[in-house]
Amino acid sequence: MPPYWSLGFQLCRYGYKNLEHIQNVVDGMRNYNIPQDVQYADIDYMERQLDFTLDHTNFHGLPAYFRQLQDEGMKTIIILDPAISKNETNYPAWDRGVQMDVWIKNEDQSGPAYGKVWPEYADEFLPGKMENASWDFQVENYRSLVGFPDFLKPSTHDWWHEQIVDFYNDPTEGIRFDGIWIDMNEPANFIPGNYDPTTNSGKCENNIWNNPDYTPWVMGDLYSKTICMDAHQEGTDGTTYRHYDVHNLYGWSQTPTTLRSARVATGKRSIVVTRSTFPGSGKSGGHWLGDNTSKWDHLHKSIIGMLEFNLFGIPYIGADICGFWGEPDREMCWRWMQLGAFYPYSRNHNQKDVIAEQDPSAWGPEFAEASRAVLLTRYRLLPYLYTLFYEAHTKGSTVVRPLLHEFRTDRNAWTIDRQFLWGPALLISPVLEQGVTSVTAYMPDARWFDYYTDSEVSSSSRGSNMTIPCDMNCIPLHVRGGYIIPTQEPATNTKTSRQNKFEMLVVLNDDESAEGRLFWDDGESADTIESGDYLLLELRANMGGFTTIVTHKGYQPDSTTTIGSVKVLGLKSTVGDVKLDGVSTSRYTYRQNVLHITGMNLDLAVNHEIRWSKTTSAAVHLIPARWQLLFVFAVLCALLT
Ligand code: MIG
Repeated sequence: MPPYWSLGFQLCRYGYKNLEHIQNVVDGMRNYNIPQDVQYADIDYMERQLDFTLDHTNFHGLPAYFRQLQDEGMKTIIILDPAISKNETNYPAWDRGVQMDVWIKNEDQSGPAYGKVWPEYADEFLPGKMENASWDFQVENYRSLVGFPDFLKPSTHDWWHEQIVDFYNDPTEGIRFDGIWIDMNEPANFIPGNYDPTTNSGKCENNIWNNPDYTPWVMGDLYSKTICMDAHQEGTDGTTYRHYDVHNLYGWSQTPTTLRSARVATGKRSIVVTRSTFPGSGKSGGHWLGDNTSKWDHLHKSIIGMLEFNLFGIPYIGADICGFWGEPDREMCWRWMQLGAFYPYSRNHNQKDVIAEQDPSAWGPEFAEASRAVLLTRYRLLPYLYTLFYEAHTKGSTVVRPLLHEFRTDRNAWTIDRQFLWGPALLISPVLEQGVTSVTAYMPDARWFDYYTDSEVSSSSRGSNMTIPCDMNCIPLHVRGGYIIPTQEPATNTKTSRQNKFEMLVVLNDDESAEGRLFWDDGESADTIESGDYLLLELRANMGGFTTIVTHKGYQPDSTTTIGSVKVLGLKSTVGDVKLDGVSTSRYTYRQNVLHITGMNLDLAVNHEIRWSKTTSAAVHLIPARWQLLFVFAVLCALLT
């Protein structure tokens, strides 16, 4: 179950030059009041990309700054790569790894299977030298040999745990992160196969593991960009494996142990996002869709990827908003911020060599305002998203789904991949193309209401395409009849928004009924579901009322966190005489079939019942005004003839 804050908006880039650079970006977000919950540090924070170190030249104040952000209610995530440099003196990560025998071994088990990944040689490192060299020259001359921890092996978990917890607690070198981002864990290697001193590059023996009779579609050989397939790995109780047999489990084997260590270090629920996954990874980690490109067609591609990963059981998923490679276009990034506001994992991330800043504060006030607006919509809907994650956590359901999963018998829905749903009830129909100011959205056969205006989609659009005008401030959202969506007054951070009042959005179906759920806990303690420290509310409504039923009562929210209002869409007759837990209230309005009861202060942890009655003029109000006029006109005509 992801912590609540991990559903907030997150900001990252590769190539932050120094601490000031990060501070400027966060300040920019705050100047425009754009919601942000998480700030990242990529490999830039490390000394020569060595895990568990800090670059004291450029990022000396980072640990203190991250603590300050945490005091202000933000969270931080740091990157860790698996490959560890052997070319250091007094480097505990390496030395302890040797002592604890954690490295993947070469074929004859005479030593580690060495590769070359990021870390640079200490003595060779001279500023400027690397930049002018070609990639191959850099790898050959300036990059260290690395070992790859064998995460199938129990002693490796102990070693990794020790490194993570020590780093978290180290007063000079360490960073008090809230979550961990694990990268390069395919495992990635800059040379093809294991290091060979005679060629100063990678090499693998010619055998059936490295060169099988049938090589699937990979770039070059099976060991290209990774280690040799005949490398030796160990499991529990002395089981051994060829890397060939377990290659795809590398990230999978690193993820749960990283989450456990992060939880012990922080003492709280944490989050791990991993680049390499396998079925089962979703139990302990989320995923980003890898190095994408700042191109329009990657908006559409990201929807497909997001839907796929939900099917793989990895619902905490998103793409790098505004794209990783390449210079982003302003309009594209604007539209991508709108789409990305509906990724379960919502992070804007950029590549190092990209000159332009692409965070939402970098494009001027209009862009910032549009991003702010759409992120506030996201934050308002977070209680619903969080409840969907509770369902996924306890039942293995999807969080984001294609239309076909909710409308299985509707053949038109089967091919739709430019729209998607949050759970059963929220339909998102983003703009995915340049210069476009309308969306053609398919509306499956159900009652739908415009999320922003509360107006019902015409019944003639049911089961057909609908054209929605959509300027640069728009991303169409529709809510589905039959569901109750718990929402909460938003803020620029979940620490604050979590204390605001709830509004229950009741969307009635054709039979004028609806149901929903709310899962609520403190958002960040570990194992609240397992220990029962949460609230679960069943929400029900029909034409005569709305009820909340507390089906699990193991958490008492802050006194400010109450149900402040209920909005009911889709009533077919005028209502009045509203009673709140048996007491009449006048704090409601009824306009255009929308009943809005406000000014409430209902304790979440107690059952409530709101009832209303149909007023006598119901029959008249059933008929829209223009039809009433027409009717009067028709009667007059009849009388005159
Ligand atoms: O490109 O850590 O996919 O998100 O910023 C080389 C640096 C290594 C790849 C990841 C990317 C990250 C970058 N990493």
